[in-house]
Amino acid sequence: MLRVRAEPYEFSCEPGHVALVIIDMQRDFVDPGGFGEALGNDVSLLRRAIAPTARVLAAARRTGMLVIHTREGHRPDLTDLPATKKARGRLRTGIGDAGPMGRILVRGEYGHDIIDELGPAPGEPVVDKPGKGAFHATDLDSILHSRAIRQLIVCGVTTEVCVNTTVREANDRGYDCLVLADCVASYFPEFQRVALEMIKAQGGIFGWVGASGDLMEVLGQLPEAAPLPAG
Ligand code: TIU
Repeated sequence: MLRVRAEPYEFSCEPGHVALVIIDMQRDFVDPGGFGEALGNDVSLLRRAIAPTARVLAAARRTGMLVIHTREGHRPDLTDLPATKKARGRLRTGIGDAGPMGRILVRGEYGHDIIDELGPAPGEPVVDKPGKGAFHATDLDSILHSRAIRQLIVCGVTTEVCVNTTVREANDRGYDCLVLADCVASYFPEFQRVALEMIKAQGGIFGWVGASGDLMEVLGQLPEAAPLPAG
């Protein structure tokens, strides 16, 4: 059993039954010149999470932990884009429109893909999700069931939107979530703080909040996993 310092109390998890889930670290949200910045957001606030998440990703891979990446986006024909989501914000340039990095939040476009620093390795599942939560209208739950995963370590963006929604969905499905405070980020500092408070309040009503350094210390004590067979 691994025990990671966290709030409201230590997070216990079993190697082999815990997965790393990295939420929506996509160019459209995180990179300068993307959709997020075009909406007037300061992407440097999100980019703070890249380096610590890259370190956690490397440590997780070293131990053989299942790593899952998610991307928010839609089919090129936009048949899975609710009219309400398209209309929301009354944007001049919104989802499906031509943006600075291709059509905004459309699968297959450059801006929709994961940033180079955190790119998926061969064999790591990438879950394409049309909503904010990673369980809604995806096969994430069945992937986790098939691999006997019961606990999730969560990184990604944004803390109060896709991270929080995913953690709440996971909680209702019986998963324990540890959210790494320095590996999640928001365009709004106040939302970052409060979104993390909400997760760990009331004895961990939705889950745990920890720091990447404390997780890395624990992962560093695990043996290196055998490399996957070639092919
Ligand atoms: N991934 C994610 O959080 N999607 C968003 O739309 N986030 C915003 O903060 N808008």
